[in-house]
Amino acid sequence: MQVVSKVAVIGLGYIGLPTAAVIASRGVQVHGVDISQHAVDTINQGKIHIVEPDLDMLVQAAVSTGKLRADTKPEAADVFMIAVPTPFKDDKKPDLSYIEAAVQSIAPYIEKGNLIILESTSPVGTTEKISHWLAKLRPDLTMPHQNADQSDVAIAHCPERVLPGRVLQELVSNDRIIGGISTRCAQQAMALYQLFVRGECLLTDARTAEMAKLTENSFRDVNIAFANELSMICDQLKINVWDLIQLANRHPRVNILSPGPGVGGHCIAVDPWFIVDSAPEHAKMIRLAREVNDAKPHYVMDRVKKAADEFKKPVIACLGLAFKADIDDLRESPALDIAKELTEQQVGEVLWVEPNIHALPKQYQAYSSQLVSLQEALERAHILVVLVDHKQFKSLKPGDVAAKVVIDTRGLFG
Ligand code: SAJ
Repeated sequence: MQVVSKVAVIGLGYIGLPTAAVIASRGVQVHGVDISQHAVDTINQGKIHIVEPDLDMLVQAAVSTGKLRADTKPEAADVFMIAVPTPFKDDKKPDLSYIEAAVQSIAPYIEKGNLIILESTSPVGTTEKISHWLAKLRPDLTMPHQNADQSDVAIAHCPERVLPGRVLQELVSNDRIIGGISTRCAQQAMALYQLFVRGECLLTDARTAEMAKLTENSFRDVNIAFANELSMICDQLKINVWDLIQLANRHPRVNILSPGPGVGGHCIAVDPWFIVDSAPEHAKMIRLAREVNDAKPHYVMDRVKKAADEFKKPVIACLGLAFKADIDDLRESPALDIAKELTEQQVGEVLWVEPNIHALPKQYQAYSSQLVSLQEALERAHILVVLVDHKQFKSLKPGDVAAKVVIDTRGLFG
């Protein structure tokens, strides 16, 4: 690959848009592509359609200098970067349809010398699949699975690893794993990442890179499941799990994570299933961890129902709706599921408290009247269910909650 003068980024979501803006900030022309006309229009006005600290300023600068332009259709470029969702289907099998659609959309624009990078978290073998799909779509070009180091097109997987809420720092500072279908593919991809990554670029093959990303999130899931399981055991044995973890973690080789109401977000609760799907007979612990974490919201609801039974007309305040602390992201949030279920099952009058939002997203409009301030919840609720460790809840004094039944899934009140 010669000098990179133009990069096409397919998918302008939580990963694609920050990546596009960072590359544009290094002076490279970026053609961003998204199927959502709303996303495209918003970005072309220099604004953003997602929430991520400081991203608005970066996108504004990239658009106003003409380095970033969004469109619903791809066009020719030196590098095509795919950053689209990889959800799972109802049977927990990976859904590669967004990747396949992205590949089909770029196929007509690919030229000899181009590099294609898959950033989306993907099951092992997906990057090779892209090579096979493209060989069919563009029989006039050779792909790396056909002609390893001599192919017309290079293909690599470089999984995103950034933490929502810290995306812009981590995009630059994190090490990157770069897996090529061939060594040359990996080296070409490294040249692109070195434009903006200050961390180390670690080269490997595509399958190992795919598995590395899945492994990172599964490692975290298994460790959170251990903490969640401990919390339920401790409830039964009447032991404070937070004190217990603090004490056990004083051992130099023990580092237990924190229990919570379940695991949210669109990564840690999804990616382990890709490993389970690839090797079901061996991935026993990974599957069990998923099941433990998925069961935790039901356990919390049962505790709330038991507490509510003690009141004639219980008022229950759910403190926090986001999927983790100090963000406004409600997607795949166990806290939101718990609040919604308790409301729908009419366990009592349920007050929803989320200091990081002013209004509920469209699909939750029916519950708008449940959303109240923390102050109102503290005045009215008999039962407080702490679901997220937002800073506003951390600063509550023992006196604020003294007269309440507190079900604390995050250990804020010791
Ligand atoms: N959680 C706990 N207890 C803990 C830690 C987390 O219950 O001790 C819960 C959180 O409350 C949340 C969920 O787990 O509901 C996930 O939160 P997180 O902060 O652990 O991770 P994500 O989903 O925001 O981002 C993860 C990161 N992966 C790892 O840390 C290994 C990030 O680096 C990845 O880029 C991201 O997934 C992704 O896109 O795959």
